[in-house]
Order: sequence, then structure tokens, then C-alpha cells
Amino acid sequence: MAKSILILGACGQIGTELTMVLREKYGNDAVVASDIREGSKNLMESGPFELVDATNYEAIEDVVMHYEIEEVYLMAAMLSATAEKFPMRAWNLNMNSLFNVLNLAKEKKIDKVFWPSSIAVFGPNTPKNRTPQHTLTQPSTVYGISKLSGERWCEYYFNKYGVDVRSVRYPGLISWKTQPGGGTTDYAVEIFHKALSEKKYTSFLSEWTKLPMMYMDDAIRATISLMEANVATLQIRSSYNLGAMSFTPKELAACIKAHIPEFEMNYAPDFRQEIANSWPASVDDSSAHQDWGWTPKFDLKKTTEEMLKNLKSN
Ligand code: AKB
Repeated sequence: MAKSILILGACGQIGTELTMVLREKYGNDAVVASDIREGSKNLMESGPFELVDATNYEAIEDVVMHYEIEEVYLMAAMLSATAEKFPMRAWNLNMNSLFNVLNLAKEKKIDKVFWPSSIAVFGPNTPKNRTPQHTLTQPSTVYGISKLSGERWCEYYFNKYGVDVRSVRYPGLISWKTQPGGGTTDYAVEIFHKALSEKKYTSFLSEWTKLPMMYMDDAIRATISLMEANVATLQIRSSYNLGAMSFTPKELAACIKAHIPEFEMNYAPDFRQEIANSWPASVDDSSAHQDWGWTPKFDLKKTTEEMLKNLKSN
């Protein structure tokens, strides 16, 4: 029998694509999508959907009981840029949703949890290049503080209560099906939309800001591989570094220009520059490689081709 899965925050950037891939893999009825608002037509019509606020324990528990859910992917979160504007709301959403799911697992109402962390757990004192798995973190953003606290709690619930919680530190994610919202790495998605519609883009990060990035197909594959990995191979229960490529806005613009020669890039860094300055330029993800075989498939060139091709035809 297919396992039953609940996705909290299914209508966001990652949740939308994750839901569709899991439905294809395990069957439409096996994957319950949920969010505080309805999602794309495709998502709403391809399988069960429930309106659920991830900060409401009883609401999640009801759905878990009703559908006999075994695994929960918690994708609801407030991202870095928005979290700087609403610190308490970000803390409440990012932490309470995690406690709800960890406690359901502690009470044996679900078997397994996926929770996303981020490169935002690192801070200005962290080594910038090939940032190690275990290093100084000291995040300087609200979002980063919530993600680092979340990691500590995940490891604690694993050690104390045996909760099977698995996590990766996502880099900036690039996708064409759903737009991101409220992140510092969002420029790397906006740029493709503007390149096609207006042939120009003004980046809110400076031309030299190098950040770790990943194409969404790789991110979804990583997420599902980690959830399917043999439990005995997993050495890290806080969160795994996860890498694919690193580039600056200038390098991305040059890659787009190779396809759209008239494309023009300008720079007007805003408050998000300081957030980006505190994050790594690249990460060392050898633990993910060793423990569960992580290897990315998309580099900058391939990502650019996929983004332009798919956005054009949609
Ligand atoms: C953000 O920019 O806030 C996110 C992230 C790197 O976690 N994309």
C-alpha cells in the first residue's frame, strides 16, 4: 500500500512542485496538500486538499488522523526578507509549525518528518567559501535564527524521543512553475520573468554577491532522496548542507544575455544586500554526498536554458 503523506504549505514555491512529484510517485490520493489558501488548478484538481494553518496543532492532528498520515513535509515558512519586516510573526510561524509536527511524531501519530532549513543558519562570522557542515553559525537574521533554532530542536527530538526528522539547508531555489515570496535569493527567479517580458532587470543585490543556488528539480530530488534514504546511513539530524552551484547576479545576467543579447542588467541593492552579505558563497555538501548519495544535475547553464525554455512556452 502507498504511504500517506501530508504537505503543509503545499501552495508555496517548493510545496507546489513537491506535491506534484510525490503524487506522481505514490499516487494522487496518497498525497494530501494543505495550506492556508488554495493553490494552482493543477494542484487543487490532482488530489486531496485541506485548508490548514500549520501553527494550529489540532487542525494538523485532525487531518493526520482522518487520512491516516504517515509522513509530513512541513514547507510552510516565512522567508528571510519578509521575516526582517515581521520578526515576531516569522518566529511564531517558523517555530510553532515545527513544534506541532515534531510533537505529533513524538506522540507516534506520524512516523517521519521533513523540515527545511536554509543557508541562512550561517552568519557573517562563518567561513564564506565551501562552508563546512559543522562550523560557526551565528546567523544575523530573524529567519536564520529561527532556522538554526529549528535545527537544534530537530536534533534534540531525534536524540531524546527518537523522532525520525530529516532536513536539508536549502540554498536559493530557482523555479518556473511557482514564484518564491519574500526571500533574499528571489532575484534569481524574477530576473528570468523580466528578461523575457521587458528585456531588462534591476537586481536588488549587487553584481558581486555570490550565493549558493539550486534548480528546483534538484531540490525536489534531494528532498525525496533524503526521505527515502536508509535510516542507518543518516549521521546528521540537524540539517544537511546541500549544494549545486554558486553565482553572482553579474554571472547570471551574462548567461541570460547569451540567449537574449539585448538583455540589460542594472543594480540597486536594498536592505536584502545585508542579508546576502551574511550568507556563504558556497557550501561543502560532502556529508549529504557520503550519507545519502546527493549529486546535483543542474548547473547555471542548464538552469538558464530550462528557465527560459519553460517560461517562454508557458
Ligand atoms: C531566502 O532567500 O530567504 C530563501 C533561503 C535561502 O532560505 N530562499
